[in-house]
Amino acid sequence: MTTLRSVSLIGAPTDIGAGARGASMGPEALRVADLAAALQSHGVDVLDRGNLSGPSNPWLPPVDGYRHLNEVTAWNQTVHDAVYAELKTGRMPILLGGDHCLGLGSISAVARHCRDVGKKLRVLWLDAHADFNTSALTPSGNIHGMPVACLCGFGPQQLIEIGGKVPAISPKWVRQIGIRSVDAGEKRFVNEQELEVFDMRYIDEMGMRHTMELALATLDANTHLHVSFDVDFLDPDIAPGVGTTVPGGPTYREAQLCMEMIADTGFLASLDVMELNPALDLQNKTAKVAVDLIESLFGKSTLMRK
Ligand SMILES: [Mn+2]
Repeated sequence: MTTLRSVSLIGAPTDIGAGARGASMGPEALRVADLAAALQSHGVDVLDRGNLSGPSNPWLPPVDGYRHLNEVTAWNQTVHDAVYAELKTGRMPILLGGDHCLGLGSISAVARHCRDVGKKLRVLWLDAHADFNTSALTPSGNIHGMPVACLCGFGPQQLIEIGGKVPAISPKWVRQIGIRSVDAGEKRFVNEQELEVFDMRYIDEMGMRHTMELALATLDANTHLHVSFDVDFLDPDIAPGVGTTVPGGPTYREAQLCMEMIADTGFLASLDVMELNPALDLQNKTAKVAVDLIESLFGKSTLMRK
């Protein structure tokens, strides 16, 4: 097992890239749901680094296809620096979002670290959405719909260069799971760039087990496995506390299996937990489910398995 057992929680309390306010309260909701204690109960050494800070949300309409581009850039630069510093110390960063535009800062830092140490990178993007929009394709201008495209080099210069290399990653390193809402132009672009997408139709037909076997295939001891977990990946029945619910997501059991199979690889090396929106939640239910699933990522099994 190469799983790092020392983790650092990094809060990024902002909804700067989202279409609804409230994800800025996500980090605190995860703490209230006892994330640190839950991880400690599995023998994980947990350090809570507290919250990063950045510009407040001015809530403005798009300019040239982007909402809040400068504020989004500032937040992502801060996230990048924090995640990169954490990886340098040898601890596993767990980014507590915050909206998913911050996946850009987080994963560009992970990619930079992988270049430094000569590791391959695999990114699992668990999400209802492909987050592969560009300013030309986006209906809303919300940058939380663009981080994967930005990581692959498609986006405004000030965002795509944050990790020190453009593009930060190749689409070939990404596996998207749970996708069920993609804008029309975005869909064409996803296909053009040959992103490997396991959408809900695929999971319905082939099952979560087969999906994860493929998504986790060809990993080896020299692979850094990053999981970017958008909580809207989950079916809204179990996770109503997100800004962009889409019906027909993975059930509790399917999500557990997904996380357990990731844990089984032993390669998980960094994690984002994004888009939790306590303003839309019911008595912190979604935060509790998220903590439960994160525990499974760290080896809690719901099965009687040795
Ligand atoms: Mn997302």
